[in-house]
Amino acid sequence: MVDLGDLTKAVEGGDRSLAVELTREAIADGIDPRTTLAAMTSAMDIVGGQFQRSEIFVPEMLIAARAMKEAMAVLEPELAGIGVKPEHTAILGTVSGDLHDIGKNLVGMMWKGANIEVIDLGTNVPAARFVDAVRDHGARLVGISALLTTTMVNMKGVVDAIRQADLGDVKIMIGGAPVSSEYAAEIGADGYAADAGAAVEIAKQMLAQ
Ligand code: B1M
Repeated sequence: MVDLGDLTKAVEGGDRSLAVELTREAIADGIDPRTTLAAMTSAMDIVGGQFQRSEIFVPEMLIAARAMKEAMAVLEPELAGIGVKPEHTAILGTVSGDLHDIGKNLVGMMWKGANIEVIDLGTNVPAARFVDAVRDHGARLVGISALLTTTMVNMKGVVDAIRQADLGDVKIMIGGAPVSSEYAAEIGADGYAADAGAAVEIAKQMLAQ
């Protein structure tokens, strides 16, 4: 019988082939896919915490997220087979005028690791596309990234457009080097995350409200 602690360690350490192999073993052993998923997401919780404490850096986080992604590809049909879908959908994008996406992509990977379905709109995303995506996907969480002092100002347009579109209780998180929690409050966003680890914790808090 596979030890799911080993799966957690494999994802945490970014060992893709071992993570995939242990996931296959867990399926063969008849383990409930939700239990296997929990072993993977707890690895991403650990990785997120290590990243926040600067015990690991972007490359380690990327390889852990990639191991999670490959193991998830094996597990997903099993989850779908028992009707398990991600509980929440999030819309994510880099604000209009801004082409930086490395940090945003990390946030997206970590959110997926926390079992949130992520609709990534890419970079240079106008406010109207955020609004359309929230409506089309029934999302309750929106993540906006900006890396430039010249583009962070466009975040307010996204927040205003979402609020004016009457889309229900949509939580909006902002992030990126030039922004802060004070700026989030100033533009009417619900919160700010300093890094991809914090983005997971704050997303969970927002979605629990
Ligand atoms: Co640009 N760039 N860049 N750049 N670039 C910066 C941001 C800059 C600080 C460099 C500098 O001058 N020292 C500077 C901005 C200055 C300012 O506005 N204060 C700058 C500039 C000026 C520019 C151009 C204007 C340069 C030019 O053409 N004259 C131009 C703008 C293009 C545009 O966007 N319209 C430009 C272009 C580029 C490249 C295309 C070459 C490339 C981007 C490639 C890409 O992303 N695919 C690039 C890069 C790579 C950088 C630096 C070097 C690295 C950014 C990065 O990826 N960091 C950057 C300097 C630096 O940061 N050292 C710089 C790694 C990443 C993991 O961190 O993105 O901060 P970060 O994400 C973190 C957190 O911020 C947070 O979590 C992430 C993980 O911890 N986070 C979120 C981010 N989004 C979040 C969302 C959340 C929550 C957390 O919730 C939704």
